[in-house]
Amino acid sequence: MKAFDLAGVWRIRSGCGTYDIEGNMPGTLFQALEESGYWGEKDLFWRENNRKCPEIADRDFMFSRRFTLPDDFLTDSDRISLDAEGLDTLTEIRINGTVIGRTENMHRRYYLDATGVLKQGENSIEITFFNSLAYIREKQEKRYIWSAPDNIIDGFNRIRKCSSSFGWDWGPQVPDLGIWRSLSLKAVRRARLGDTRISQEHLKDNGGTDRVILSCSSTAEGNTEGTSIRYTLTSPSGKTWQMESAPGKQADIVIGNPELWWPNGYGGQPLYTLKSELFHKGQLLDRGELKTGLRTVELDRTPDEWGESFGFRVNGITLFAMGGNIIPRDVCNARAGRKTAEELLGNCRDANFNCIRVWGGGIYPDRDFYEICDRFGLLVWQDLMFACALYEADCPEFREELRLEITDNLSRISHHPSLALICGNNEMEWAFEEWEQMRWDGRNKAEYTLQYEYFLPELSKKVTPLTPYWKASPSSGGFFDNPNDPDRGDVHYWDVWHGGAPFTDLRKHHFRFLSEYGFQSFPSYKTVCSYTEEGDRNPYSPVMEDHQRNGDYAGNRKIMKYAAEYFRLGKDMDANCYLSQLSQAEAGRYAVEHLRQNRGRCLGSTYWQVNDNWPVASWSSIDYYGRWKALHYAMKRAYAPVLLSCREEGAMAEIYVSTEGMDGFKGTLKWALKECSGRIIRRGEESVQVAPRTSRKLAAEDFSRELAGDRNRERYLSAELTDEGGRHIWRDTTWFVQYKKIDLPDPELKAGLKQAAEGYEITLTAKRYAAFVELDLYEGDAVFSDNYFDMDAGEERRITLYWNSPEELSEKKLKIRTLRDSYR
Ligand code: BMA
Repeated sequence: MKAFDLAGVWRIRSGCGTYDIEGNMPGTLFQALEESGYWGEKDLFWRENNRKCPEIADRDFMFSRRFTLPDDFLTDSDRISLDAEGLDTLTEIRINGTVIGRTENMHRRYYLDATGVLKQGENSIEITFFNSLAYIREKQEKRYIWSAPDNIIDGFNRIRKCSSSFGWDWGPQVPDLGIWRSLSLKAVRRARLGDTRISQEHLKDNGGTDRVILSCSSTAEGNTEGTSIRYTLTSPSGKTWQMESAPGKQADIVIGNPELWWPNGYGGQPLYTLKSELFHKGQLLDRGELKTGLRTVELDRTPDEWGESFGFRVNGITLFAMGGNIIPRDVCNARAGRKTAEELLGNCRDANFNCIRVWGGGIYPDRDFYEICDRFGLLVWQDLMFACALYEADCPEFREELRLEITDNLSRISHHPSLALICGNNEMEWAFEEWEQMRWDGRNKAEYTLQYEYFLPELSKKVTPLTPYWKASPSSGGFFDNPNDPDRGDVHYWDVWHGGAPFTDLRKHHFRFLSEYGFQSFPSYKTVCSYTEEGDRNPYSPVMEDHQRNGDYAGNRKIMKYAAEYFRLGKDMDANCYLSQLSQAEAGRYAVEHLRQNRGRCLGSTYWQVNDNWPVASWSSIDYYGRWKALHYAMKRAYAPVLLSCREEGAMAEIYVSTEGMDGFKGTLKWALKECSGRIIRRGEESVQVAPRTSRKLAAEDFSRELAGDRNRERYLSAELTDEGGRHIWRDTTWFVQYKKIDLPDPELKAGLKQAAEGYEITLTAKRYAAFVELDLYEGDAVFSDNYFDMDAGEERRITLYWNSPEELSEKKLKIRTLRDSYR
């Protein structure tokens, strides 16, 4: 098979000639507008520029180019197809003036027949992108179908297009369009390979040794008579197996002593390579290659004293899922390539994640994304792309469209060992039961049931039979049976934040798997500066409120109100960004500590949300420019294999150690009730032994005597864990009063910097107690091994500053602040 890539410069024109620019493809309209200087020196994110996007997109656009085929492209082939991996969304495609096809689903890959329309030498291609806004308006007029309204263009559910491109409660309304994934011509001789599916059966011999039977089958398209497929499997250590079978027929490979794939924190991620080659009479027609891993994955749903468990069981081990929700990485989807996926998922792995949830209001990620999840050991909870809206499932054409879309996407990803769960939709079962404002009729409910409880599970079972299917998130198993039941299935908990409850409220609840909960903050101040003028840098300015999409733009008020519960008012916008991130980090820490203290009863935490698709105030732990907020560091600590946590209540404190992964913990716990000067009021020490994947309460102390008479404003609990070798594992601070009540002393922090293997090593010393020490660079950005931590008087800490640029750093470039600096 020969391929001709149509990537390169295309011309983009609107119907009546208002817009006439050039753009690099794969790419989209708003990406091209930005690159052609439409926003002057600035970009789409600058101030309120994004507000113009819906009006710009409200028309048809033509994308066109000329191209010259290599001389031998058309010779010696029977069929030419246009392989469109992603067109966004409603198109008509012409080659040399002849219409070769139409598309109407951004989530699908289309092969369009282009045989007979191409010629030797120069050719032209033109793709008309029809107005998707006009299309959804028209559909809504015919039959109105409800979709969530929180700053989202009505009717996003009437088109198979990235829902959040119509806006969301964290994203701008940028209904982009264009060639968002690769576009190429394929010249096929006789036949080409289709999808390769893999299934694996894990067996134990009598002697107890493991064996895996790997079954592969690839389809082929075209004239397949007399063709055969040769599979070559190579193990991570280089051992190979070969099998041959006809297209569509299964070939089994028996693997003795399999090298098992594990999620991050439980073992390695060995990958096997499978090559498929399509032959006809000894002649190679086409080839493909993929990587897979050997593992079993199940949903652990065991009835127990509280209800029914809900967790991932991998290779027979039930784990506590630690992760977050991922949304599209950019409003311009074509711009979110391999590099940003590698960075984002690398940041997840570095924060001790073993799991992510791909949320259903965006896009199905590309191949690279899952390959990276396989390598990093991140289990993927994959929502199908349906969120916060109703769909017209009683329409047969719509169901047929879904069949094609989901078959296409699931067959593309089903071989990935990271794929752990297919989930029907985001929040729709719950919406029927609990979102009071809804008055949906029987038809809506019947359509819901048909789509997620019959049609999609059957389809999912057909395409990826070994991947568990879950009807909705949250759900307790379906049929509108108390979908957000804390005792069964997964839960979305929003009393903290949307409900305005203090973040300590979460401790009153017990969940089996918390798949959504979250808390907002401003992005880093540097990020704020990237989209504001100086005069805008106030939480309630129009620009700051525009870069905030929750609850009628009221989110900033909520951020400030929550921060006021715990902290004094920041002296400027920079300080308020920092303080907002501290409240967010504290909310996250409180949640995960509580969930892990109850390990077993609870088996998972995927917080809302890991990333942003533009620079904005939101629930994310990493902002659009990849800057880690305090929350991401807090999650890295809270998701550590060994977690020390304190649970305070009045003047009481309980100390827990929770373990995850394959190892337990043995070592020593030391705690001390202290003053900021370092003076110790009371102390304790004990040896600790905790089994793998459990949580133990190690101490319960009553400090009412020591904390009486407002002494809680001066005294705090400092707890420390060291392992058997005396290696420091953990330090934790607990105050029994809000930080705003404490008169923090000057910690007299000192920092030294020296070059080290991964960048620089910072040595920090504190003369007195320091709260929420933040490390940053005045110019540029860096990730640190730890950040936003407390220090005891006399403590010395070594922190790695990860750095691989040639630029040299000195202490002067380090920016350090503590909580005290935010109001002084
Ligand atoms: C959820 C999500 C999103 C939303 C978030 C914050 O439950 O599913 O729809 O962005 O809450 O409101």
